[in-house]
Amino acid sequence: MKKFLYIILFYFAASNAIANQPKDWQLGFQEAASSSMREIVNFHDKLLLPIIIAISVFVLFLMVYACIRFRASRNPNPSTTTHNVAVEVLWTLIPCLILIVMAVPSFKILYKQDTIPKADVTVKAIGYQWYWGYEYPDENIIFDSYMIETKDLKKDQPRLLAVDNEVVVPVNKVVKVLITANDVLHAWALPSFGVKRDAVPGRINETWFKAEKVGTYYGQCSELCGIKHAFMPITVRVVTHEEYQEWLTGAKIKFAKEILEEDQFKKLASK
Ligand SMILES: [Cu+2]
Repeated sequence: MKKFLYIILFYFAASNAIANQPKDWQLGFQEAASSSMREIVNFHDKLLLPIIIAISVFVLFLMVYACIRFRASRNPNPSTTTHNVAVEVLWTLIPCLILIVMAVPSFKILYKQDTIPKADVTVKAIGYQWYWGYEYPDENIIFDSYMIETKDLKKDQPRLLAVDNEVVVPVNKVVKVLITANDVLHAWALPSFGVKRDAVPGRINETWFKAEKVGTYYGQCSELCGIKHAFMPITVRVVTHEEYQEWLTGAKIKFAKEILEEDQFKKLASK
């Protein structure tokens, strides 16, 4: 018994440590790391799930009741009733009301996700067959992000989720993500932030998130895009403001989109 308790305790401790990625035998959502994901989880757990359970239990009860109460042995002469206006009005009206009750909070969350607040950081994600390319348009940074093969994984790096160049963003800042694709449809999705948008060639979609906790978050391409669809994961590392500035300084050299010469700077400045 004691051993069993330890296993349970260990499981909870461990699940806290790797809260930002899928877990073995996981039920439900990954832990929320943004206000919009928290709203989605609340909406699902506190409104949708109780309604779904209540409807399932009610329908199951009706079926069992009808099977027992109206079985052939008990009803040698079946009823010939075909219509009942009151019941028909009820079974149309009640589902309508249930749908309205679900639609109101659902639209609220959708509209909130759709209205992008003033962005602190803008990141452009470009889907390729089969990896993601990223651009920080305001910082002159561009890089590609490939999945790390299983044999090259370091300790703590999850299989099929870790990438070589992660997206780095500051904590508690609004990050606007511009999403597009180069070849076929992809989708940029990050469960912990409640973000999922299609990446469509020739078109730019937008979404946003504000990560509330420092950590590494994993997502995946969520649109069947070809043979290696499962091997183009998304990794976002959320860091403190200071760490972000430090990363920017290094990334501007390592991932410079175009090298600006000093006199080019001067030319730009004089314009
Ligand atoms: Cu894809």
